[in-house]
Amino acid sequence: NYLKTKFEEFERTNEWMKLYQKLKVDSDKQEQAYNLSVKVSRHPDNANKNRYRDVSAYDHCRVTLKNRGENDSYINATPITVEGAGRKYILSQGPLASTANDFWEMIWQEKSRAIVMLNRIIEKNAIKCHQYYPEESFSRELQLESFVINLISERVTPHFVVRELELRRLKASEDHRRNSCGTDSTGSRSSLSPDEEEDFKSDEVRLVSHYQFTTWPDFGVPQSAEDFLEFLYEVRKSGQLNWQAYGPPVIHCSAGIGRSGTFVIVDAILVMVENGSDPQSVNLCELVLELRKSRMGLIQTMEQLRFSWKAVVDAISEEKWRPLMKATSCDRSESPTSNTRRLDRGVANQL
Ligand code: PTR
Ligand code: PTR
Ligand code: PTR
Repeated sequence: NYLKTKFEEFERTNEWMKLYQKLKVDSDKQEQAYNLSVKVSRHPDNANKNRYRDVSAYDHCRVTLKNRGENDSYINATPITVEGAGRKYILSQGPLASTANDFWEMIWQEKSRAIVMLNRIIEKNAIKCHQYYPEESFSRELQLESFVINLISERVTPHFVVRELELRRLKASEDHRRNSCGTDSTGSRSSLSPDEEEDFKSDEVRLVSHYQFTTWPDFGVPQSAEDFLEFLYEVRKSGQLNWQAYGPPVIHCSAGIGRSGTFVIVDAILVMVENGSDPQSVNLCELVLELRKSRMGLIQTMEQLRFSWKAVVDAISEEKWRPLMKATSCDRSESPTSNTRRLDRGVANQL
């Protein structure tokens, strides 16, 4: 097939660096041509909401927290739509201590039922992400300003961990919200429609699945495409990448660009292939460039570019990944798992 032939060609001619550099040049040009600005993200008021000074959310494409005043609505997260694959994702930086509550607010607002985390809390002796979720080795319950998050289950495998979390929005947060909107210096009010207001009523509990890949170093690649594809299969077979049935899944790493970009590219390209797109028209570099209009820096190294290509080729050509490819398609009729349901308190208590 075409992608495989291309891959082998780049291997032979050792052109990965050239390819990666061209992507960088084209992205810079594109940023200028489209005038992609980061004014809100870089505004001094939002300085403590960004993990890295040089990784910002573009103004034209970012998630805003709607139940806040306008001046408190920023979060470093980007909705990404891949038209050709019918996929939607939200890419986010790893929450900071100061933005963990905002992160869950976003999950709630966007009705996301899955979080894909591609980093560990500590890597190379540095904190890469705040401990924003409960886990067995930390605490089974985590209380934040507006949410209580409980660990329902945790399954550990050599390369990833799957957790079921129960997310409860606190009643008190309603008052908190009213107060914070009321004291907003600009006098701006929350911009929720009555329907959305309904969604923010308290006493609601939701289940969120948390998929964490644990052996992917920052600026590196997983040890093998196999480890990664196994993980991707795990996420896919839950049906939770089908945002038609759920809100979009939230994908994050530390900065939310290198590893998160790689994950999204592999997933989206595989959907395109599975849906029967003309192989010649499935252009991995073009997709990276296209998605970089929404979020900067997706895929951070030449190795990550090569890795994403290799993972795609392996998934397509190796017999053992047939089930993965089946789980690729957007079968909307597929009966969703229990996670689609909104749980009322009664049901949640029986869990
Ligand atoms: N806290 C504001 C926000 O998150 O939207 C920060 C902000 C304010 C950002 C103003 C940009 C702003 O635009 P300008 O500098 O043009 O007033
Ligand atoms: N924001 C810092 C920077 O600009 O490089 C990075 C940083 C800040 C990293 C805080 C980690 C931090 O800790 P925590 O995730 O616990 O909030
Ligand atoms: N300025 C940071 C750095 O270069 O270290 C930004 C950064 C950090 C960019 C991590 C990408 C990173 O990787 P990932 O998106 O995979 O967490």
